[in-house]
Order: sequence, then structure tokens, then C-alpha cells
Amino acid sequence: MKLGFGLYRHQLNDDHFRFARQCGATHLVVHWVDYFRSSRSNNPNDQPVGDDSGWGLAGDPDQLWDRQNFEELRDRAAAHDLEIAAIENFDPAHWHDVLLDGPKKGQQLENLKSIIRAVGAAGIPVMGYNFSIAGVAGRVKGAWGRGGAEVVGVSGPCDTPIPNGMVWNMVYDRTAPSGYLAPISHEELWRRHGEFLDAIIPVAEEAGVTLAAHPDDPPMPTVRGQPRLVYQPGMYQRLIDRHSSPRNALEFCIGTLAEMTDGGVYEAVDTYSRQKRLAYVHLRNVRGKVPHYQETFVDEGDIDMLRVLQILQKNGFDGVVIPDHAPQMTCAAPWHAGMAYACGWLKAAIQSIG
Ligand SMILES: [Mn+2]
Repeated sequence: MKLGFGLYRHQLNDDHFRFARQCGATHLVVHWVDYFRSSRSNNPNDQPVGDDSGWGLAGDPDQLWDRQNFEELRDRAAAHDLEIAAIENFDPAHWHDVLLDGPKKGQQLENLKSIIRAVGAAGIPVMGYNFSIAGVAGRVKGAWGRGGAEVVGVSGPCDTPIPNGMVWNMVYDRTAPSGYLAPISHEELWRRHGEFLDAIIPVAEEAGVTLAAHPDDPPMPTVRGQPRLVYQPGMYQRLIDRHSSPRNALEFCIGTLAEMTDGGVYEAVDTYSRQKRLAYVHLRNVRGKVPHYQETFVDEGDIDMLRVLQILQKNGFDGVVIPDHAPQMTCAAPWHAGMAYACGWLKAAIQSIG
């Protein structure tokens, strides 16, 4: 198993590359979408949380990510002895109508194919995505961690409707007519996802890129009045059964799985790692389940993380594990301290299981 480190778009600079390497990471997972663009409510030194207005403004719909972007990234990381393990998440600007089944869907599926080819051409093996209309919405912050550390959590359902022009918790059209997205069924969301896989998997196979699906966080049946694709562990099976290609894989988020109400997290780790369908792993501990849970330090919370790593090891998982999010620690660099703590714990744990 390899220790990776996730960096947000605004952190793609030498200082953060050095920091990740100093934490012991050998691999990077890079968020190429800038969640913090024109954001009114996000702290750039924390994971994005946002409010009902979302995280920030989606990118330029006409500026597709290209091979040169990713080759430059790969080379800059290599100068710090870091390998790019994955690009995480598409920009809503490039695929809003794939999620919403809108009029630009055809063109936007071509956008995604072009991005997948660019990722592959730069030798980056994985593209992570989250097929979600509400995205990571409905979370709140509080001093609920050990020693009063500020953490993220969920305290009750969140079904405020999503305004037009917004999807995946970002605004892609500031001039959209007033009104809200119409609710759809869970089956309709699966139909849209199937169409996405049918179009993209053949291109991913050609490009040598594995598509990796994150489950819905928070994993409630609906968020902001919209259905969630994968909100119970068993729904991941439906996703991988949709296409037998090993390029159809999972961005396996242990914290999100633990927040789900059905079944146990160890059973889910065993089930999916045995099938060799994990592209990479997000590791984060939590206390509670939806609709009431809080993120915690890696060594508190409900999950025995060492047991999770042992199951992954037993099933031969040799990929990248990253600390997903970490509590903010009380000091001059709360995000850095939290991430360094998680990396140190994780590196020692990986060593201890051999
Ligand atoms: Mn995650």
C-alpha cells in the first residue's frame, strides 16, 4: 500500500508539494476543479464546506483540461519525487448537463472523453468522479473533535431545493432563470449514470485510465431534494456490475461508507477489495451515521482503521491510500497540522502491517 496526499487546486505549488513529501507521501491525488473559485463562504485553509449557495463558481465551460495541463503537473510533482496517482472530480462547467440530462449532454460527454484522453496521455492512471446532483452539500462545522478540534459533520436532513444554474454544489450559470431543479427518481439517476458509463468506459479503456466513483457524501437517500446514487454499501455493487471492465472502479471512501445506515464498514471493505475494484482509498474516521455524524481524528471515531488496512492488505490491495479530510488543529496552520497528524498515523499503520 502507498501513502498518497490530496491537494486542492489552489495548493498546487512547490510549498504544498514539499509538505506532502515531508509527510511521507509518495503519490498525489489532485483536485483540478477549483472548488474555492469566487467562494463567499469557504476557508481556503480547510476542506470546502460552503452553505446553500454552494462552494464556488464552476470553471470556464470552453476551457477544457488538456494534455499539457496534466503533463506540466506530472513533471512539477516529479521534481519533488511525487507521482500523480489520480485526478479527482470533473468540473460542473464541463458536465452539468450529463448530471442533469440537459440539452448540452452530447457535447459534454465529448468533453469528458477529451479530458480522459488528456489524463491518460500524461500517464495519470485514474480519474475520480462523483455522479451527484447535490454533491457534497448539507454539512456543518463545529468544535466536536478531540480536544475541541473543529471538524465537519451533518446534523439532520438537508432538503433545501437547488436553484437553477447550480449542480454538484457549484454555480455553473449565474444568469439562470429563477426557480429550482425539479426532483427526479433514484432510478432516473441510475439511468443517467449508466449512459455516462456506456459513453466513457470505452474511451477510458483506450486511454488506460481507470474511472473511480466516490459514493455520495453525506450518504442520505436525498440531499437538497435530489436522489443519491450510492448511499448504501450494496449500491456500489450495482455500480460495478453495470460494466465488467476493470476501468469501471471505485474511489473507495471509508468515512462515507461508515456514515451509511446499512451493514458494516469492514464487510464492505472486504467485499469490494476482494473483487479488485478499488482504484484508490480515502481514509477518514467518523462518529455516528447519517443524518447525524461528525468527522474525527483518524484514531478516534467508530472505525478501527488498523482493521480496515489489514483487510485491504489481506485482499492484496496495493494501491494508494490518502487521508481524506482531517480535523483542524489549534495552531498557526490548522489544516497542515491535521493532515500531517493523519499522514504520520497512516504511515506508521501501513508499516506495522508490513
Ligand atoms: Mn471521500
